[in-house]
Amino acid sequence: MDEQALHSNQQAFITDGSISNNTKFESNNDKSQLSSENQIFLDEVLEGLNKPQKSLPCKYFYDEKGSQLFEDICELDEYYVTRTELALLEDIKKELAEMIGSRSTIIEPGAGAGIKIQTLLNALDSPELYVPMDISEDFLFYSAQIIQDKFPHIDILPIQGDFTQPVKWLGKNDSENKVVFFPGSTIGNFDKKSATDFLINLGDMIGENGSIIIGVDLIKDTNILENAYNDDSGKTEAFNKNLLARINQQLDGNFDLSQFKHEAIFNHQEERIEMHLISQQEQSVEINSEKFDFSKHETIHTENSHKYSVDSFLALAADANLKSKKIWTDEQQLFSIHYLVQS
Ligand code: AVJ
Repeated sequence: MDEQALHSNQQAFITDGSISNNTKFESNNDKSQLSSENQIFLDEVLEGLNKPQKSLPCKYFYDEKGSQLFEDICELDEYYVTRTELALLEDIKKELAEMIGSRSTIIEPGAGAGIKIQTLLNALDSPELYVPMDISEDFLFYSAQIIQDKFPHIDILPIQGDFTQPVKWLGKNDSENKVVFFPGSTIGNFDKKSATDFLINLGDMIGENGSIIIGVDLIKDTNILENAYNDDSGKTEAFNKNLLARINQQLDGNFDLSQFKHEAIFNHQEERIEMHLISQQEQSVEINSEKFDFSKHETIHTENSHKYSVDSFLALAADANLKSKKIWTDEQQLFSIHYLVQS
């Protein structure tokens, strides 16, 4: 392991996997680190709100409250994404395990609630190392501990950092059986250019002989798509507005949440769901003493969720020098899982 090569804003916590107790992964967040995290958050918020089309980075949805809201979203009738992918993963896990083979290293950018990774780890033949990566250190350690308790024989190497940045720390050892697991259609959050760059980074991580298992949500009937992001219970609205609440709390903002309305629309041209917050009146907002003016109905663009056809995703992968060795979709063609290797 080449620790020298760690990206500057990434931190690795190496464990030997031989002991299991509930204090193994402890957050070492101190005040200076928190404020530097907030400084980056602030810079990105100010940059986005100074654009002609105001925007905010969707990666900041996921504080504790936002992560809980996202888990609630996954349970909604309208949000078919999570349950469809999980059912598909159950169906194909044996086949995946055979394709991956034994003694693998599983790398997961953006460690999730853990159900999908547990399904995969359970199916695999003696996996050796699990590398969860997440921007939130607390969430990362929490997830790592759950996995360690359930899989005491697997080594765990949590990496704290922004997984959208290049990670070269895994080195160039091509003899290792490295697999990136990237479920959830999180790839949809990237625009086409960043998605290509990101896939190239993943290709570097896995080396010549590794593979990438990636979940990709499919283009479908516009009503199904839009309903999935405009649910009746208002969970997605709360999730979207939580970004403003975070800015208020962490960055000394004064957004009036009641003066913004959630809306998600499918942009046919760009083949993506866009989430916006629409200003209900002319108003101004201050963040860390910087003032921003909103006209009535002006929007903040908070998230893109790109949808692909099997072919358009193959084209994207090809741009990153990757090819699909196998593609699975559910019966209704709602969701796809690709097994990518170097082309
Ligand atoms: C976690 C990025 C896959 O885009 O469907 C859910 C996030 N946003 N509802 C998605 C999300 C609104 C989700 N991803």
